[in-house]
Amino acid sequence: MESRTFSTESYFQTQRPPSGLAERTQKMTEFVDKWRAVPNQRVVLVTSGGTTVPLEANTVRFLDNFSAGTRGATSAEHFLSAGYAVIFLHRLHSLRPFSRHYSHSLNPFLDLLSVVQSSSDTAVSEHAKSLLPILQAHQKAQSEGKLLSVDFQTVNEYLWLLKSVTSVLAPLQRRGMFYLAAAVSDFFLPEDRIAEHKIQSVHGTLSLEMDQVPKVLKPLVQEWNPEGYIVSFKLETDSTLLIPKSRAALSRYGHQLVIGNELHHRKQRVVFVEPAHPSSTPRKARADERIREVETPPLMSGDGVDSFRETWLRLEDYEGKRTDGNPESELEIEELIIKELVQRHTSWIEAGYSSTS
Ligand code: 9Z3
Repeated sequence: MESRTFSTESYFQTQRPPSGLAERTQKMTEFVDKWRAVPNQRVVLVTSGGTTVPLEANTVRFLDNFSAGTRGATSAEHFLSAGYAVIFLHRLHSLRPFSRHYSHSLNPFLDLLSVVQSSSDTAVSEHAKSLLPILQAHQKAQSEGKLLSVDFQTVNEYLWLLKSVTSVLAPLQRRGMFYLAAAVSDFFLPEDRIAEHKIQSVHGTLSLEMDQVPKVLKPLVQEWNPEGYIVSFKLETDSTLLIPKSRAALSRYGHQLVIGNELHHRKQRVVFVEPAHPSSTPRKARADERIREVETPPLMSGDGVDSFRETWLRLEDYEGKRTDGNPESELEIEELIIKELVQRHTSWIEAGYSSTS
């Protein structure tokens, strides 16, 4: 059988929505309505973790990818501390904001606890001290109702949820941001091709012909939510492809920013690739001389983007210099990313006021 390329339209016409979509959409709608009523409140959608691709309808086996959800979970924390309300759309069992500090094999939670023998024992362990700010930030997010977590597992669930949350966010116009950090499968097995039951091993080998997952970023940017500030990620393992592929995505989809990262260095450095001359966004002069900017010459004639600006963010440039004034915690690259994004989002919102007045 030939592999086919689904358009976004044909995908949603032929692949069934996951169960519970309506309930989850309802929850997200209530969350957005609540925060939309608060003047100037910003809302960000953070997608996080990998997606699975089932090989059988009654799924015993599935394809998966490496993503643990660190980028998304860490970024969600920094968006919250910047005042955003956050919809955290994540892969089931991937890392989550706040609890990520103590899950999986990192800092196993039980190792941090000790049994206190007498009630007069008031000693606080070193571990408990570092837990405190995390617990406080978690409880603040909970009590303010600023974090809504919604999970998915398969790429089909992810695509349906993304489509639905995108429309839910549309009334926020420029106050909405998209931070699409989930590692989404490029291939899937459509309903008319997937095995119903567990694939048997009698044939000795297994060949799979998969179809391409449609590029939903295009309708997202151009139809579903034309006003939001949209950030996508580009992951490569060959560093020479990183910038060309990021530029190509920007040209093709026409959104605001692609953050490029290489698999093995993703926690140390990323590159922001954006139009050199954003249509309605006057770029503010940068105060921070540590950020390296290079304006690049025209590369391709896409949907209007003909020159690009690249900005590298590297942890090594910030060694020993905390940006939040807290010398205790370790600096993570997401803190630098979110700081940059908040500025860009502000410019985007301001440009919207000036273009409508
Ligand atoms: C990313 O590039 C993320 O930064 C990572 C984060 C998945 C590398 P971890 O979860 O890793 O912290 O372990 N996400 C997007 C990757 C992606 O699938 N992008 C698509 C593409 O490159 C387009 S949106 O084609």
